[in-house]
Amino acid sequence: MNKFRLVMIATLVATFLFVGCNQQGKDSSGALASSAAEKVYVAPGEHDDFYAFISGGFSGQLSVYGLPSGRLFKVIPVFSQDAEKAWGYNEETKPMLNTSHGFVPWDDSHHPDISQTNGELDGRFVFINGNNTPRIAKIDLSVFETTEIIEIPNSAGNHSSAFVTENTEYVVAGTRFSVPIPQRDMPINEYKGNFQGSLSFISVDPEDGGMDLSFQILMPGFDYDLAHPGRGASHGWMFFSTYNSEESHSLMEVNASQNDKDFIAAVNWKKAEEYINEGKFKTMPANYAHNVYDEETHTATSTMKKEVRVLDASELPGLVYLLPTPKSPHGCDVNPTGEYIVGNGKLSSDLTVHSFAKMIDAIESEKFDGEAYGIPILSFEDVLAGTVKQAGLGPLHTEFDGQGNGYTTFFISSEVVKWKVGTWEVVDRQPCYYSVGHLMIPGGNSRKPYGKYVVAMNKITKDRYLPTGPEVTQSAQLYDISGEKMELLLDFPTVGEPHYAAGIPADLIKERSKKIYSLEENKHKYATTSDANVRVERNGNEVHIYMTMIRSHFNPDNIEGIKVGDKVYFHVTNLEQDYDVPHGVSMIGANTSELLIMPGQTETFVWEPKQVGVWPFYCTDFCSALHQEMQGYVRVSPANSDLELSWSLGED
Ligand code: K7E
Ligand code: CUA
Repeated sequence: MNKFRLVMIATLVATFLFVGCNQQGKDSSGALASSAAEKVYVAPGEHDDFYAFISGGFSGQLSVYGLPSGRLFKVIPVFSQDAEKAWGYNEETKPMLNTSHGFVPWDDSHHPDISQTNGELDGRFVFINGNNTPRIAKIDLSVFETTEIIEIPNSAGNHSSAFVTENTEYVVAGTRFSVPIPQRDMPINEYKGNFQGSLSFISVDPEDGGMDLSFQILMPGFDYDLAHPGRGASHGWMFFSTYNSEESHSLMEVNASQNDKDFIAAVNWKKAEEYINEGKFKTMPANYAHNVYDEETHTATSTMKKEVRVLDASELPGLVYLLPTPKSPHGCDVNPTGEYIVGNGKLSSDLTVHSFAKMIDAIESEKFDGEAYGIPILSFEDVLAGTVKQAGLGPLHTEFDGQGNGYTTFFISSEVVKWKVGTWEVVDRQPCYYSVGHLMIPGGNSRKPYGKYVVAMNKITKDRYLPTGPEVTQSAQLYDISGEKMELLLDFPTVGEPHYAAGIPADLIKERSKKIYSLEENKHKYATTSDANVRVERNGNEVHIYMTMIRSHFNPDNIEGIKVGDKVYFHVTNLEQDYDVPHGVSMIGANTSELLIMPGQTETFVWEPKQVGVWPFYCTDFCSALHQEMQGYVRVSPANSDLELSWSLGED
């Protein structure tokens, strides 16, 4: 341990010297800097070559950037309420944030992954995990909106998620925190042997993309940290890194760092399917939400599911094998051919690379080195393909460029290191500013990476940008990796804390991007698709306003007969059928947000007027030269008033 520390410190010092030198070099090279500027310059009106979907971490959202410019296009609300888009505020999207714990309007989102067909990005969906209240969300890339969220039962800290298999057969979700399964009241210090992990396989319908929790695999009480799918020869397998094979429950920084090696769990999901088909599962009672947004009704529904199929890894041979992996591995990454599985031992300076072929040989010759709760442990030497030696300090994550190189981030020594797959030699390193977590090469988690750029996502920026008080931005850095040496091109600030990202050539998405919603196809229960149907209806103290909006008025724009104590539903339909003409609507005193309504869409907000008076509402999105005229009034009378409902547009 002491010796390891010493080596760590020595390397740390050496690295900082190195970083220092490099920084100086960069400052004095004006010519280099101008060539970098050219490489990221996207002229006004031109499009970027790639989309980058960068997770927001504790913002709970997913941001969309262009590469190489680093320009921010959209923050897609996923797990957190977003007043800008009324996500989680309007009646239509509230059900999307329903869970077994009730309405949970926030989460911590880490790992976006784009859907694949035959191991290549297909640009249909992005999936992303909610860590805190375990969930997986699906974003439809024709509309860049979250259209489905499924809660994961028997899970806590849904971190090794949301990674897709080669044909998007499954999106996986593994527990970071093992817990009592099923949840129950028990002493925490009885963790060992009693708490369990679960690895969930969520199937994705090949036709409509619908998600369904197909099955879960019950595992020992380790922490399941990250995952990546097998591909090519290893298609049918999913690899999960673990730490805390010590099964400790307190002072984890010490107690979960005792074992020299933890594991990468290799899960044979094709075998799991066989066991499911043979009926070797148990059906466990469960309670989890499945929330679906329907694009025709412009409305989400939430359904509580009541059971889950469970396979027990300790009882079912051939389902899971454990690959010893040094030093509390974090990232678990698979190269484009599917032969190599990289374990990034975060307390190490080396990278461990396992061989899939060797793993299969060892399994076939039944050469095991013990077992954990009935799950065979393979011998480290038998599965080891090679080691990238002394590459840096604190390796976290690896991506591949498709030209035979791996790129690994080192958090402690704050750098990206390029190395050769097969010979394991380090060929280049570039500093990150500072403390890099994940990195992303477009298509880097597929058979076909587009190895032109790597984006490093940094935890700390300190002096890199203008200061903004104690809280400063996190940041991404773009490197050109088309040559032998990496070249830093650009810094750009990010929204929230970027963890993983997913990048894709723009051409695979942009032609399919939807421009408007068709009014004719609008099946919203309260849609008003023509001015003839505009009306206001009372049902007790509930009032429903069927309203339309078009440049530059609301219909109706004068409403009387509303009373204090009423619950007023504004169902507003945007009658526009042109690209990029949203309207907004907001009501004084409403304790929701504005609605931002796309052409052809209907949305609803609720207003409960508390005060007698005449109260205005207005359009919040500058939509035409007469946008400021797009306004209206609601007259609110006392609760005991007998004024009849009336509504109008353009009457005296
Ligand atoms: Cu390394 Cu949550 Cu993927 Cu962040 S995790 S860095
Ligand atoms: Cu409609 Cu501004």
